[in-house]
Amino acid sequence: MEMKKEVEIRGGWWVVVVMVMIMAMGRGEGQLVQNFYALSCPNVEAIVRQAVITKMNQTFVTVPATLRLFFHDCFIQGCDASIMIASPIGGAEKDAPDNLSLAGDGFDTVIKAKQAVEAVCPGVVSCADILAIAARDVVAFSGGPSFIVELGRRDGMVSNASLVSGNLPEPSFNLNQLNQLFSQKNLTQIDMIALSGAHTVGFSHCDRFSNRLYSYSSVSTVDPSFNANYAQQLMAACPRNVNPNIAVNLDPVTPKTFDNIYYQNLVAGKGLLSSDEVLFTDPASQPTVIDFASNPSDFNAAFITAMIKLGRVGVKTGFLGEIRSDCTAFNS
Ligand code: HEM
Ligand SMILES: *[C@@H]1O[C@H](CO)[C@@H](O)[C@H](O)[C@H]1NC(C)=O
Ligand SMILES: *[C@@H]1O[C@H](CO)[C@@H](O)[C@H](O)[C@H]1NC(C)=O
Ligand SMILES: *[C@@H]1O[C@H](CO)[C@@H](O)[C@H](O)[C@H]1NC(C)=O
Ligand SMILES: CC(=O)N[C@H]1CO[C@H](CO)[C@@H](O)[C@@H]1O
Repeated sequence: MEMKKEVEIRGGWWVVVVMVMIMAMGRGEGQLVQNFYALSCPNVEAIVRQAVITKMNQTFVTVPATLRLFFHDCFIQGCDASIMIASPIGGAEKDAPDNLSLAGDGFDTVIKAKQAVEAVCPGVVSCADILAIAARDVVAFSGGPSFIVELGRRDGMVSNASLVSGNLPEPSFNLNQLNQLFSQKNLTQIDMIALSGAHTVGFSHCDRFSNRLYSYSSVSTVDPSFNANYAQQLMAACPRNVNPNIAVNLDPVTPKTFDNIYYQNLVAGKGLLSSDEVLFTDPASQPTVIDFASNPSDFNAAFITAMIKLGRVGVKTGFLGEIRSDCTAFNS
């Protein structure tokens, strides 16, 4: 009798679990959930946070590097940590020329956080989720807004440099090109403008904008949308044929604070990349830039919305993909 009752109770529990899984799968798009690891790894966010804090304490580059890594991961085959895969022979996603010099500190942050998580909850938390949590944390710890991250991503089984081309925006893109690419990822123009606010931290190498200084058009070698003093400063920092390793701050005013000054820079002609400044010069996006420049709370709210949507792009959930034990290698 005792035995039978226990079997019945367990049976009932499994029915509930299976029903929840079927419901989750049936929801299609919104497959991710908050507190996904509430039972299986309740401290995951605290563990990742500690790893992020330790890494940030070593170098501020952790902030831009981790945030950009998340963006690139999500735009190429979805947020599935495919960008983390290291190939001994090259040809993985991170080896593509278009990986645009991702800084190693983003990879290192995820690897360290994963090791700390594995020590407590082995085989449970995906690298894709760890990257999503870390990206949220670096924003919050550098002055930006915080938010609850949706979780439940699985790690992808494919990482191929040939899949990168065409999936990342170029700094030369105009508003239509930016909108077209972002809309393929279910992101609106407002999402795109808000996410571009990530350029409130970090660097760009000179070659990504030097055409705006030296070879803009047949009429003007310097892009006329530049603030003249800013263009002078950039020419000093990035002379013609400068060493390709030289980089300058994307936000010349508050480069180490995640704030809305990026938008004030655009209004002042101090957008570094053409794709930044165009958000102000194109009348179709200018009102949003002016709003974000003068209302930090509007920017913060739009950034949170857009980050949550970015984190949903192409995600694999349920029985798809795997939970990698080493973020840089597929389980074999
Ligand atoms: C809107 C289209 C975008 C374009 C054309 C673009 C392009 C670029 C370029 C050319 C760089 C400089 C790379 C280098 O020279 O090292 C850069 C840096 C960066 N991007 Fe973007 N980006 C875009 C959107 C985003 C988004 C949506 C995010 C994140 C949400 C992001 C985050 C970053 C960060 C944080 C850096 C600095 C990286 C570092 O210092 O290591 N970008 N981006
Ligand atoms: C940050 O680094 C300083 C020394 O550079 C150290 O005293 C401090 O404990 C570190 N904090 C964390 C959270 O790692
Ligand atoms: C990457 O994709 C290309 C083109 O589809 C293919 O030829 C190549 O074998 C792939 N590489 C790997 C490592 O899967
Ligand atoms: C965009 O949304 C549609 C509808 O919910 C979904 O089917 C599609 O997979 C999404 N695309 C991406 C890239 O996430
Ligand atoms: C961080 C990283 O893996 N960067 C790579 C980007 O791609 C170039 C090749 O195009 C590699 O040399 C970098 O190591």
